[in-house]
Amino acid sequence: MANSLFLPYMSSRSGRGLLLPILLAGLLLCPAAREQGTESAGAESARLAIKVDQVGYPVNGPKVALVSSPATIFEIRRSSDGGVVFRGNLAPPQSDPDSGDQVQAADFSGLRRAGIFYLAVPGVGRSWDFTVGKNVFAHAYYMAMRAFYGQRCGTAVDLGPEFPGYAHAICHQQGEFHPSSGANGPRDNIGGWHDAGDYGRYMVNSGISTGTLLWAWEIYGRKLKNIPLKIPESGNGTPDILNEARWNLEWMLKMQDDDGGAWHKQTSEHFSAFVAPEDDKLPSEVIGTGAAPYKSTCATADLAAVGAIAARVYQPYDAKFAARALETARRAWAWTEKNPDVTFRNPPGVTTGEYGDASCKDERLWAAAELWRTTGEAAYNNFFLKNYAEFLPSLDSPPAENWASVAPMGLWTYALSSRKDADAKAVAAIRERTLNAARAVVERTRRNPYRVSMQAKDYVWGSNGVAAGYGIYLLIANEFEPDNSFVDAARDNLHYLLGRNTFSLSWMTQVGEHSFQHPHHRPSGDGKQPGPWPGLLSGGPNAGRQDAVLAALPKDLPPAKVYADQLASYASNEICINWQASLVFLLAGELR
Ligand code: G3I
Ligand code: 9MR
Ligand code: ZN
Repeated sequence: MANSLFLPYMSSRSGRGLLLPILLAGLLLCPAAREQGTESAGAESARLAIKVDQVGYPVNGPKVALVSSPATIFEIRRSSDGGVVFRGNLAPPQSDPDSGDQVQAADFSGLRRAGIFYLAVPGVGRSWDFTVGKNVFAHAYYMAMRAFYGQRCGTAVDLGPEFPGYAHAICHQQGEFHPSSGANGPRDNIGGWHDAGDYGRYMVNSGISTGTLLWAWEIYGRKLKNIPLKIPESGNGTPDILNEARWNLEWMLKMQDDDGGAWHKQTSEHFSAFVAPEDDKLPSEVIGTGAAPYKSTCATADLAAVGAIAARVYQPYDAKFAARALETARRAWAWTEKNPDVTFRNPPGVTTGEYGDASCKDERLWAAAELWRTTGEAAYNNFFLKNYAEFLPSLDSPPAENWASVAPMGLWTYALSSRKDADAKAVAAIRERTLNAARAVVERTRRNPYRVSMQAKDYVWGSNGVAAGYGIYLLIANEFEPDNSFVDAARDNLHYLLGRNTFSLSWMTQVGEHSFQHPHHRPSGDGKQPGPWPGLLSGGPNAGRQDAVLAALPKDLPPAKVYADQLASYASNEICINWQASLVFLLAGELR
């Protein structure tokens, strides 16, 4: 047990994977090595017991670290020379049923000085380094956004001198219709982002991911506008976040059939081996539902929603593209009117991700709301007003939104629009429910020993996306009614992702001193690079245990602990564009 469970975390810093077994062997061999080994293992375990956001804390905000080994006082010390800059008492222990840990808070909000620090806890040891600074998440934002560039399909990718060797040759240049699509012959549809650790491209997940990035732009554009991402389009006059999102949008537009419907996905029939993108030679198939009308309503409505957002967002930069996106969105919408609920299941012989959904009504709500927000046309408004009320209760259980449930996007976009023809009653209901639920989340987050909004039920496949989703929810509430408690609680969930968690692990590759190392990600797992591709968010703990690695963990593990930093754990350690996009949104909210 100890081995399968703990070795991965202990060995997660580059080089440590080798170091630990060597130290253990040394322990048996010579007393000197034993002493050294014990000390180093102790130092490591202290760092695991003292959980900090390994990126850092804004100078003017709350600053809390968490300690899961009994102690009474703590100090904040400068990393450069160990000088003490702050002293405090640890709060009394709180027991956290979700992780099984006893946690004590170290509140150093009183430290108002920028720098690189660590936490020293007498009797325990020291933490990883972290930064206190004004715009402390700027680099993490850059890394998270650039990760999308790394996921680009149909082109060669190279992260450049900053990350030498992180490159892949042009991939997936050929495509064809699968019999389930109702068509046959070649259909290249080159482009888009690889969804995750696999090389599939899926419309539904593309919809929420691209939509989330475009929303980040709409809400935080002022801050994002001038951040260069060092991508091939940089300097073309369009902000880079929009350049990157367009890469995927262009592929999404190509997934539309002549009748306006969109095929559900483009993947091989089964997942490829763990090879580099350019070495995956399985035919890339445009896959449909297997029977007329072949396209799915969820995919088509998501295309309509995202196309409608794109029409507003790209207007100032490329009016022709904006018009094309709007035309696509309108035709997609019209298709869903004729085919209001064609759901998708994998057709026989296809075993890649399903992104199946029991109902596409929420996707249609989102599409109508975005189309109305863009065009102001009464037909879209009428559809929204006829249907929104049944989705209001979804706002009562945050984060509510995920790839299968996009009703919150529909409701929020309606309430966030500043259109004069907005229905006042609808807007008030949406705002009020969001604010009430957000206030409850703030309270819960304050009480939670790990200061997360997560509840036991939230540790599902992609739980890190759930944590980020709480952050989004709170930041949207903050748009309705600015309130620091919303922003602070959103940041608490970010802290969790960046190291303030039971594993003292940053779930962003190459961000933080102790970040996860073995994503289920084919380009990282093909052995060509020294470590994982940078900037990627892990799926996170998953009590559903839908892979063999998780299934083999001790039966009585609490939900927040059901995680393994192992390549084979696709149910807890895969990277994916939807939770990546949620992370970007959260980080964008933090930019100064
Ligand atoms: O929400 C329910 C919850 O109510 C229930 O209690 C719990 C019990 O297990 O399950 C929860 O649902 C899970 C759902 O993820 C949560 O979002 C399902 O069991 C679980 O099967 C489902 O997993 C999905 C997974 O594909 C398998 O289909 C993930 O959402 C989805 O993100 C993931 O997506 C994959 C693609 O298929 C392929 N590409 C990679 C991508 C990421 O792993
Ligand atoms: O690599 C696949 C990953 O992208 C999916 O999310 C996951 C669940 O659908 O499946 C992974 O592929 C595994 C397959 O399901 C079972 N055999 C091992 C594959 C991973 O190497
Ligand atoms: Zn590709």
